[in-house]
Amino acid sequence: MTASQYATSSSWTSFLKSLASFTGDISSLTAPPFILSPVSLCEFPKYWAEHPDLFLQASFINEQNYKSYFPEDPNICSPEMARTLAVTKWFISILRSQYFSRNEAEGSEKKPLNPFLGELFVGKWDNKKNEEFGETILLAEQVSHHPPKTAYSIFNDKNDVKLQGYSQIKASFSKTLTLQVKQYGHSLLSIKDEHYLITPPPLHVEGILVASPFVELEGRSYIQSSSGILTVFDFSGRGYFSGRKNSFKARIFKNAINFHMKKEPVYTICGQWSGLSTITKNEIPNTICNVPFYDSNRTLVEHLIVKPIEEQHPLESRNAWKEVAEAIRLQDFGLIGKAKSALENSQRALRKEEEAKGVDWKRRWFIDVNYSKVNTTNQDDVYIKLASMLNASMKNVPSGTLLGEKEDKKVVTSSMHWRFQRDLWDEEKEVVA
Ligand code: CLR
Repeated sequence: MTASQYATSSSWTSFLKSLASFTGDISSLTAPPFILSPVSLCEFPKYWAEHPDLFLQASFINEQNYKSYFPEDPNICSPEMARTLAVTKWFISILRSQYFSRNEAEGSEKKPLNPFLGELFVGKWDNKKNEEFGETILLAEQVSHHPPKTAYSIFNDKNDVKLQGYSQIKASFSKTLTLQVKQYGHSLLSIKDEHYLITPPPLHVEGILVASPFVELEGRSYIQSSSGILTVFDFSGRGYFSGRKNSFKARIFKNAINFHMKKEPVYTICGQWSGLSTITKNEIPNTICNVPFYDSNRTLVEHLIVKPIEEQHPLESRNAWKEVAEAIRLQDFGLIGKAKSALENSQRALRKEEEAKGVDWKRRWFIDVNYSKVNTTNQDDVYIKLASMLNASMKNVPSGTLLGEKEDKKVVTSSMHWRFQRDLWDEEKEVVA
């Protein structure tokens, strides 16, 4: 069947009707098999590093060689700026993986599996072709089921590059059946002793009415560097400021104050994150104007290596979901329901057992840090330092909310954020990457 045939099928029209009573919990939606993906949301953190070279690039840039990394600008001001450009390029490169890869692979966005509490996803990029790269390891853990929260850590010990973060969404349907998605959570990237706070953008899912959903980004993302330099991404889709899908504009400011004071950025990068972008240096005379910066069509992604299912721990995603995934591949509605119920029931039994014992499920590699209790002037804490540089709210508000903005002024009392505990991974005995 084609998407247009699906769109008029009774299973799709009754699914659309069911959206009228949507409560905000996507897992409660029973969607027809053709729109189900056999991949759990717990796998999504892999998208952060599908360009292992760009992920590591900033770690190779130093005082001596920084000019050679950006031949586009012979007058680039500092190694810090060169590293920010590298991090900005890496971020652009992974947007395609994060928000477009399912369309490429499957023809449309699909409904991912809703991870269970304690679900794990691990894998690695062995980077065998580049000896200086070393291994990059990904660890993801479902740290909350209700609401779903996935925490992740991606690290490369050889080059001292570490990314950690967690993600959560809140979703609602508009009258035209567009799914509006706000992201919560953030990522912290460390390149040796330089740090970056990254906030993911809001998005919406279009094309639901015609049974071929796709993501479009909107709003803002920030990348605040501990060097002071700030990258501000503005996203828009077809018919907004450029009229082309997947458009963005990234402005790189010397510091957050210049951004808040509406001063000129040093560089502006414009284009499509699913295609070509160009860079302009905002100087007079303007010598660098719309010079090619990144072309996502020309760079292949590198998928991580995941152990064969037989070698996986029972909590590992592809192992735990194998029956459901198989049923989805067979497009067998009855079997999907059965396999899902089996998993859900055993989860419910576990929760009951815990409740009876008065214990909570023990998170494996992450802990929940309460930032309303810690001393928020403590500049040793990377998150506190970067959030205050950016003037960002540390509460549990949509990612990228600044102090004093509407969402920050609402009565939100919690400031809990998931953090990776490296020692817990080093002591891990049952799960291997
Ligand atoms: C998860 C965190 C990742 C980036 C990302 C990309 C695509 C998003 C996904 C996040 C959350 C779930 C999502 C998905 C696109 C479609 C899917 C919003 C934010 C929804 C649940 C699918 C709805 C399906 C319909 C048939 C209604 O870093």
